[in-house]
Amino acid sequence: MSSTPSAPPSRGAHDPGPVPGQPPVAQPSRARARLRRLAPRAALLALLAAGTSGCTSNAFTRMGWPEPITQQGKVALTLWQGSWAAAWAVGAVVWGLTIWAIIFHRKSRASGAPPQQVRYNLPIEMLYTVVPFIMVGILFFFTARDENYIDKLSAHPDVTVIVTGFQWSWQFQYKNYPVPGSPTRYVTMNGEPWTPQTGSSQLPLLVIPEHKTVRFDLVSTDVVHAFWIVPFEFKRDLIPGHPNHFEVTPTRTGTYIGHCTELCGLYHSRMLFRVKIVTPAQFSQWIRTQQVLQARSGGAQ
Ligand SMILES: [Cu+2]
Repeated sequence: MSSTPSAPPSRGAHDPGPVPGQPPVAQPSRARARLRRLAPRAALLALLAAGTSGCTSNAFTRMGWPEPITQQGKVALTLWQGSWAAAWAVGAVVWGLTIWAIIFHRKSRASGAPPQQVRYNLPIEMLYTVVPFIMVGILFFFTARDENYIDKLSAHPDVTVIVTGFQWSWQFQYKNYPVPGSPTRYVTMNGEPWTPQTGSSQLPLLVIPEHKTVRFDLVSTDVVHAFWIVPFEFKRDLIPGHPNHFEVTPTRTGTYIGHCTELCGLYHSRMLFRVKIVTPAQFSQWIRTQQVLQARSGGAQ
């Protein structure tokens, strides 16, 4: 007598399937099994997407921001990253609960009855009223703390630069460094309004020392401009008749491009300047050279 292997149960020609008029029996265990099978594949796919997207890990964690070059910029970046981490955590909980409800709490075809209602459930209503208040409170606390730090002005900054915006260039004056006999009184770097012949080497130059407190006094002679050096992670307006201030401590040497970031007229987009962050020794040498040159020429460079 030969034994035949037992075939898996399948719906054959003699299986009539669901009886008309009678709904099929729900099988929640099948959905769970499918989820167990798909979850590792989805995780692997997400990992692969993150790994092959071409971002270095550092750029990815900055979420689109450039690398900061000041202490204040680092604080702003940390706040940005913290806010994203909080948003992702809240998102993960909300998406998790949504998917869980979609998979495991669908209306049962077997019963046909509406799912269990949770209206007037006081603990749940308290929860979703109080939790957002706590979240807003935490975000508010960190924002206020960091804003106070970024806005702080020292009583005696190491370098003060008077930044004057005008249509369509900049003037930088170093008020700790006088130039005897000069009409501008201090070491002054003057920009010329842009023309089609202006090259990037002719942009006005702002030189500041690294690891020193540098204060900017912002004034405008005509309309509203805004002073923006992208990796400072910060910008502030220059408003006629309303002097503004801010302070930074640069943390890295390098050359960058500064912008006007308030639409101020025809050549607004050309209102650029060069920023050089140098070591304190290089800064002292540069400023001494400027003092000599500007005293000799009787004015700004
Ligand atoms: Cu402008």
